[in-house]
Amino acid sequence: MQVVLESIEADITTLALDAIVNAANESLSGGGGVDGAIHRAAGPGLMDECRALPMIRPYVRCPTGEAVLTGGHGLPARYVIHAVGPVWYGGSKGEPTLLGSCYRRSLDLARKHGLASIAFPAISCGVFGYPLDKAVAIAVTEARQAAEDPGSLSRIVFCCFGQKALQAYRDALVA
Ligand code: AR6
Repeated sequence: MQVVLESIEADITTLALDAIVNAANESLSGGGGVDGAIHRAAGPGLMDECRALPMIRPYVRCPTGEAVLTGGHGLPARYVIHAVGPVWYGGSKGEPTLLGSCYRRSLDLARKHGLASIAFPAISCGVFGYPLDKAVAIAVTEARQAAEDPGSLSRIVFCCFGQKALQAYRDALVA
């Protein structure tokens, strides 16, 4: 089946898809930005589920570049995939590899759980400071890669907060 890749401008917490992706931190302890919005909309059950996940080292439940899946709790989405993007330090600290890994791990989890639709925020492009255009290129490359071997996937949505992000994804998706 053909996978549809699309960009929309929306609050990701409103999307009734199989999974939405959270731009989380390694401790999965909540935060600001999209992480805060997702936890507020999902309700306390999401934090309870995150806190019950084992720490693989102090303060780390999900290392940078990895992703884990939880239920959606009070969200319209069935699942939340928590992906931890890299902090941008200028690009020479492995940031592109780590960001690409976030998208791959998230898409792998979606396929492993037989999910059809998934929405991504612009991981790392808020407080983590990743330049939008560079991050968008990686996101679209990884989504196109997954579309070559889609498994259960039929729809990959890039959910943008604001016109600037929407335009960046639109440009990348037609390139
Ligand atoms: N829906 C869609 N996109 C959103 C929403 C929303 N409701 N809210 C923000 N964005 P950020 P990061 C966009 O800072 O850079 C947290 O504290 C936002 O405009 O949420 O990966 C975590 O706990 C931006 O384009 O995530 C981590 O500590 C994008 O989502 C840290 O921030 C990502 O911005 C992660 O930083």
